[in-house]
Amino acid sequence: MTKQNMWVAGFVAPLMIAILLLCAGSPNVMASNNDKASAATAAVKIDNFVFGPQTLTVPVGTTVTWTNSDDIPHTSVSTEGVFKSKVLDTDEKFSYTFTKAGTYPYYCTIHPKMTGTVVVQ
Ligand SMILES: [Cu+2]
Repeated sequence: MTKQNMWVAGFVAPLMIAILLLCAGSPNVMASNNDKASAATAAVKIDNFVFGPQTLTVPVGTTVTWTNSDDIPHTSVSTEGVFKSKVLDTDEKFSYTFTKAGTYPYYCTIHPKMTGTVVVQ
């Protein structure tokens, strides 16, 4: 390697690293933009002792809102303790934002036969 080549290498290498860092940084910016764009919401309606839809599939970051459309109080409680609503009277709502992918079974603690699942992907 000539002296000049070594100088170029010494100059170019840090420049390449700087460019790589810039490139590595931009997907993060895009990801946070995507997060904002995908501030998605989804709804589960509790009607006639049924969670509808029974299985709801949503992207990560989705806020799911349960609404009790029954004349009877219900709850929405994660089987694995991830979320827990208070007792929802008629037309009351409960929301939870799913930040991790996974399968989240839940049920109504007042009527344990009422079950549903949120699939986050
Ligand atoms: Cu219930």
